[in-house]
Amino acid sequence: MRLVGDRGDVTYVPEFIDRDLADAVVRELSADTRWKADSRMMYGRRVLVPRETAGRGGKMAQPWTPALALVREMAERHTGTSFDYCFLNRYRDGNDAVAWHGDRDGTQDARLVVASLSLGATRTFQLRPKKDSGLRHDPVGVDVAHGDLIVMAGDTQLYWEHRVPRDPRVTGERLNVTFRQYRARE
Ligand SMILES: O=C(O)CCC(=O)C(=O)O
Repeated sequence: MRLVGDRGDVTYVPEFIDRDLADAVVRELSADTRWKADSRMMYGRRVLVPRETAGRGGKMAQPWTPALALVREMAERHTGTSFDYCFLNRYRDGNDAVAWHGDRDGTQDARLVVASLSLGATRTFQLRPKKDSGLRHDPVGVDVAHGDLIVMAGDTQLYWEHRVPRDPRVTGERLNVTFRQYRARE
């Protein structure tokens, strides 16, 4: 299902992987992932971000695990892209969140494909045009559940930003895996 088609390309694939495989990835990630509590500067003070993060597959990160590597291959086939590493987010409950942002990863080409897998508790994923994009569009939202995939491609990161807002009604944990590339291949 296409969520964004104007100056960007965002698709939502419900049940991209089945429950058994999704459960296996959760088991692997829960077993030995080294989660970090990141912080950032806000109004001159350093504050903890409301979630935990980790990485897999890159040079400095922990290795791929078997079920995660299988999902990476499936995401590669689905998108026609090779993924080098993934970022992991752990939302311990509905008080954890990620604020509006675009995924540029510093030096990375903003047009690289990002494939984002949801595991565990269902949360709302929202998109809206960036302020300087010139686009007029209402925010778009979708409830992402265990095994669902969001793919962001094309100009998405240039014109759109996304977030997962707080939702204090949610008591369960959600894990998010975003498969990424270092550089676009020729
Ligand atoms: O948890 C999600 O679905 C989004 C994560 C995200 O925006 C990010 O890692 O940049």
